[in-house]
Amino acid sequence: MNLFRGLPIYPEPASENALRYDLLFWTITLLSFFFFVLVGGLALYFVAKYRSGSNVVRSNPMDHHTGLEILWSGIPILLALAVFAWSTNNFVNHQRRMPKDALEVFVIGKRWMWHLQHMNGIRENNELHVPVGTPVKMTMISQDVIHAMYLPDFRAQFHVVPGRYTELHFTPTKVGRFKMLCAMHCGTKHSEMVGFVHVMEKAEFARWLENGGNRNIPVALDMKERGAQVWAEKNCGNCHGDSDNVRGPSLAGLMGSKRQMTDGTTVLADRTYVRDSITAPWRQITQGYRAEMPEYSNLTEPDILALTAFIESLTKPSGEAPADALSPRDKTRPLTSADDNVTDIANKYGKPVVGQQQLGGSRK
Ligand code: HEC
Ligand SMILES: [Cu+2]
Repeated sequence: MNLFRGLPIYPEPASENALRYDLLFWTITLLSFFFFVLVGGLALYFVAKYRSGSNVVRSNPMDHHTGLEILWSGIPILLALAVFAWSTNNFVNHQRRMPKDALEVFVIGKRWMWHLQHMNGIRENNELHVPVGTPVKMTMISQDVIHAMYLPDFRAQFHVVPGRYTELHFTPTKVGRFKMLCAMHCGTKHSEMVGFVHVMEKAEFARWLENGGNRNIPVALDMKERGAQVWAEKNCGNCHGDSDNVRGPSLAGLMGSKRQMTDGTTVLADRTYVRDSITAPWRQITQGYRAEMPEYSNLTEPDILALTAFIESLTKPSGEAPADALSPRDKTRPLTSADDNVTDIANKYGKPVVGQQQLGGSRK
């Protein structure tokens, strides 16, 4: 299939998905080539045939032929629609088939480098180590402008945008070193935004992970631990407890659930929703609450990702009688001026507001 074996413009396929894309790529290329030859050939032929001075009949030139027009518009349209349907199907199927058991890697694009982070806390710059034969899922965000994660050997590419998480997945099939590029012109050093994916044997990768990425510095915290740390530093636990209370909704079991907003809409609590809830809480207000959450717009992307990983790990406590002493918010009660000062309410219920981490028990 690979006509350009060995040439860097057409790398050997190295992921499970690559062949499906190659088939489409070659079909489009061959179609284009076929029409190039057909149209170019006919044009040359007629140029030669009707050149000035040639001995051909020029009387009564044909200026219209409906059948021919329908044919040369209709066939290309049908072919183009078929290619459109095929590629859309490829794309949608691939995006939908986000593997559940994938190795999760977080990617932060910034001018001009790739910053990668593994679930266990190992961080890499412009390098990613993954095991062969294992699905890898990238959750990506940009810290500045729009970038695009491009892994040509894996035939994988997706935009990396600020303010929103995008996802990309691939299953490497070959051990080796593969290019990691940025496919979006993102500034002067865009072309230097180059890294490598190191695909390793599974056992070798396990060793690599154990050694903290073969670095001399030990891995300090995994993502959940770092998230718990930020949670404590920012006192999120002052308002978010094991169950809903007057100061804020519980975040236990939040991830992946449907949330009711005050404006009547229902939203799916995915990573982007959680990120928005932290960086711009006023945008969407959870039913039964008011815009009382402070805006945390100066958190770094890695810290937001860590917080999200921590929130994801909060599950609903089983059994009744939540440890939280605050009375649950009666969502049918209209808000009164007494609700204006959360500290007042907290004092009324006799719970200290500062320096308490109510979700401490959920930490691993
Ligand atoms: C002063 C109290 C307060 C603090 C501190 C606070 N929050 Fe909130 N938070 C709220 C309230 C009230 C809401 C519900 C209103 C809204 O949606 O903005 C909320 C909503 C949320 C939601 C959306 C939950 C849902 O029900 O859909 C997330 C996620 C969240 N907060 C995370 C955090 C994190 C992370 C921190 C710490 C960095 C934090 N909050 C600090 C009061 C607080
Ligand atoms: Cu870029």
